[in-house]
Amino acid sequence: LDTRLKRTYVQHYSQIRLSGSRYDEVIADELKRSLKAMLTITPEFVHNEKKGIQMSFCADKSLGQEGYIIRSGKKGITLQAYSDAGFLYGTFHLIRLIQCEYSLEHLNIRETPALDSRQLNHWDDLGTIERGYAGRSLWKWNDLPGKIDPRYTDYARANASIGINGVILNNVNADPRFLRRDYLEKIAVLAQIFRKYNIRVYLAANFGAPMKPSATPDVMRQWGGVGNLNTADPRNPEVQKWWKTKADEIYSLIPDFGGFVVKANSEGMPGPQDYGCTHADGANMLARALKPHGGIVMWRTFVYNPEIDKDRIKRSYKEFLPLDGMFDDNVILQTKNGALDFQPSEPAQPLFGSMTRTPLMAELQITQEYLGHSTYLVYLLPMWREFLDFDTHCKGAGSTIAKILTGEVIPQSYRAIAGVANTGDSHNWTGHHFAQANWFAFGRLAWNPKLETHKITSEWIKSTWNCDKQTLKVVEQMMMPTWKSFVCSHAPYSIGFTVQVKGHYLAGFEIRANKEWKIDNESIGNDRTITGSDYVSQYFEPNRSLFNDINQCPELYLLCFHRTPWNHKMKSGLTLREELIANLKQGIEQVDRNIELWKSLRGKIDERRFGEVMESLATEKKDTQAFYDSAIHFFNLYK
Ligand code: GCW
Repeated sequence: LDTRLKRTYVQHYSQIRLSGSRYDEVIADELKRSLKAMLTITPEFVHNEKKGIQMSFCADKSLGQEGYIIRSGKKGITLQAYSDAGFLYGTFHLIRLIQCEYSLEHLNIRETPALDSRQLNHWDDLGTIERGYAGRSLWKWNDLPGKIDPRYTDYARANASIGINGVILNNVNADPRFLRRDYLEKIAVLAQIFRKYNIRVYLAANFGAPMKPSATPDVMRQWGGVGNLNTADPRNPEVQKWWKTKADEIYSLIPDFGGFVVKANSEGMPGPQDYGCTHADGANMLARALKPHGGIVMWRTFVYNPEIDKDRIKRSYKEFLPLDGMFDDNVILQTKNGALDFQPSEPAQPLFGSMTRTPLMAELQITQEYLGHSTYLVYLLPMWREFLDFDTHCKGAGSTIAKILTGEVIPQSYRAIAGVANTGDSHNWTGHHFAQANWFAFGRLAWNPKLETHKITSEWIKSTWNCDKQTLKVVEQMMMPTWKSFVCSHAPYSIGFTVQVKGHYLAGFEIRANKEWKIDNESIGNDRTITGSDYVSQYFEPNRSLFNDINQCPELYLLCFHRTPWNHKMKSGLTLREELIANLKQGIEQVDRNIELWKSLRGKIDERRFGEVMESLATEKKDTQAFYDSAIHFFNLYK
């Protein structure tokens, strides 16, 4: 740290006047820890002095619940907010200024989150994590409520520092036991810790929970319900009462409980359709139980019942669009970015922009289920950017998904986003050190979907590694191309599903071929044009025509929309076959480059983390080579 810069930091941050907000205690704690670590000073918390950092409430209502203003002037730095939580987020911003070595001159920052609810979804079961690659669950259910792991607080601090304000504690394949009294008492303890950091707790609820174990359908046998009823029919008054009583019980323990996320009639989970009711009937029944307490239902649209359409990719849209306008006002539809399932790349789910009378929130996957688990260094921000910048054209050009989520295109009564967490009890939280970048980037994007990629990336690098210019350059060089190279080498042109059915990691071309997508000696890909499955018609013009035309379709999505002849001419001038085969090498080339780049940082990174990243890169190299060998072998069968 440059001595002049350090001197100004010390000068400004040595004395701090708190605002009297509800978060003062954690704010003081956070400042003490960080200033000690970064500047080796202990700040003095003062009451009247007009120097140093001054925090105070202001009357600017447009700052809302969480916004803040930071300004520097002659008298020092001021942090102002209209509501308590603004001071919490403003404090983390103040810390970031030092962490990223920003100048304190002429600060004129005004921040309000573009989305109100910014959540992590944990796919945690009781101990293990579905699609989790960073160890076991962070929540120690056997120890709670009596024994409290200090990591709960650290987890909350990390989240608050990037703006996350909601946590769904359990898997959407929800074990009904989470709704049992003994578990609610454990959950209340977590809620109490998280509340200190403005984080609300939510639960994934199993629609079949009101049933007694003997009455539950086969799909629920592994769990059994936790109620005493013979049905979960949403029209049944007993069922309605059960949920109402359950909601009352939850709120008596957790007064600021956020609500439920529900996976229903999806992959075997029980739901309203088991009783001839619609998704809206089911969601509304739960919403009415939560309504008196201010809770919401986030109903997932990830459904793909084969009776709806032969083409899986079309099903969710076809099921939900007809229900637009039929949901209660505290229901929000939680929708994955793509219409298939978190593939390495997918065109955006066409429900975005199409539902105009029902709020929609996006569900992104931070955990790298289809993107090399926590073994590969794959930076997901470029993929999320592609999604958020996707122009749906629903209200003319510029109707991007980011603007839909923020309510700029279609009014949204709830503005929210969820990310499936990649955390676990591994010592570095995410398994791969670089997977932390995806957690960080998700939080920052959730706060502001328009935040520049370079800003997010460089701030992550600076706050995780160091502010050295070379480190910054090299690490960014390592990260930025990884999503693209992963797509090229693992699931080219959005072909989707190329991995084994079990594990979603090793190459599974043979098993997927001519099931998930078509291939023969002449062509490869799925025909979703108007003469094919007509998926293209779920999009607004001009996307529909663009995607429908093999010569205009963005090449990134080519095989998702077109059964493409191997000799199709690509923009590069190569044929599809030549380009696809050549690009399969990108995975290996990228990891080779990353190994060299990382080596160039030896001495600039602490030895332990340097070595751990090196090890991850070596495993990635081995595994990406194996993937390449399978891919080449497979594609050479077709010519
Ligand atoms: O991607 C698939 C995963 C399942 C997951 C499901 C879902 C939680 O393979 O593990 O279940 O999606 O999102 O519901």
